[in-house]
Amino acid sequence: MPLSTLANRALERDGLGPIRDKVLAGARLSDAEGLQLLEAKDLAALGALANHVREARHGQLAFYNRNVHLNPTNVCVATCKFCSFARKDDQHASEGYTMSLDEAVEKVLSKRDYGITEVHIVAGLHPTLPWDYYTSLLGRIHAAWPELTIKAFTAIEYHYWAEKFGKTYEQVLSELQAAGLRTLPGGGAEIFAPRVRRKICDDKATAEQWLEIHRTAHRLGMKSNATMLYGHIERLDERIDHMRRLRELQDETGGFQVFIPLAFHPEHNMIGKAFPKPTGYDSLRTLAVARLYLDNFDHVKAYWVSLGERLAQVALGFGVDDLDGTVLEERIYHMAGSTVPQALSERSLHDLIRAAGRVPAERDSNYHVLKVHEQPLPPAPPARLPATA
Ligand code: V47
Repeated sequence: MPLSTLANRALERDGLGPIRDKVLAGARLSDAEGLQLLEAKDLAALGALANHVREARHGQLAFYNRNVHLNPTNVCVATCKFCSFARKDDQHASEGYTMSLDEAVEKVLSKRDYGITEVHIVAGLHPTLPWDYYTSLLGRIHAAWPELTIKAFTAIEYHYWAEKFGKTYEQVLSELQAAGLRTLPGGGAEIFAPRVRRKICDDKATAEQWLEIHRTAHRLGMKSNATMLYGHIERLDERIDHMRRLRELQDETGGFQVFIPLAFHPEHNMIGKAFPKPTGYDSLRTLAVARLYLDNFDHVKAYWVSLGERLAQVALGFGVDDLDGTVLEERIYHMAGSTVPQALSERSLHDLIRAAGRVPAERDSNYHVLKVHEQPLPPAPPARLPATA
């Protein structure tokens, strides 16, 4: 659909006419243009431009999947200043925990009746767990439930294990791939700029190492995701720098499936007091610019746990085509003050998507469409009332 006259006028008034023309011609935006868009005054006009690209790619479909999260331990030797999840040991008093293998496997298998298609596993950098904890964890889940796609571990964990267990990135990834790993989540990317990493996460994998691990995963035939943690000490040009590095690797490998901007949550971490939660405007602008700048990414995801359901819903009109997900058992954001529910039912996701004028499409972990829900789900059976005397 062509841009409205109002959006066109607003973009021209704000000096964004040439960028609009490039976008409509399918030309790639420069870093300076990306930055100009991040500073755009008229959010509605920017959103209309991002929505144009989103609809050209995906029409009215809004994707989601049914997934469960597993965080087998929150014990972590890294000291990321934004993190509210990590604990330095397993002591009950410090709220540290490490699941036994049986416990972790059972937690996943207990979700068999929920119709989920993916398990998303992320742990901390545990100092003493042996390598076979991780291979057995994936191996046992995969053996017991082979249809479930295992999306597991961030590049940060892969880097730590490569150093700790004396393995190459390729060995670490291919041994877990043999155990059942299928795709990589996008966590740990934060902001790639060294100035920011030095201040908020100076004792974990660098940007280059994060990118090299994803490059290796792509070479081994696995797809992966990419995130960006925004709304803390980073500057706007550092957000663009982050996206440029991802766009370059995507040109090289084509292995990224989706970009996921993650809004900083300020509670219970070391830097939260200095930075309030990003505003709705900032989040929508960031998502819209991601859609426009990352021309070689098929999907832009709104993680409703990070954004809140309502903003994630609105984001469907600002460049976003994917809502993650039914997300059973989320912990990382809830420990950082997220007040959204621990899970959304498929029906609630449909309601959010339909009320935004889109059509819900359930996808698998590789963005193959499992079902387009043109029609609303049949009404839920009425709740059974307790018998009265
Ligand atoms: O890497 C940690 C972020 C990430 C906070 O790939 C925080 O499909 C905000 O990567 N405020 C983990 N963010 C989550 C993640 C993810 C989530 C959903 C889907 C996918 C995917 C990946 O969460 C961390 C870090 O960037 N994070 N603490 C915080 N206080």
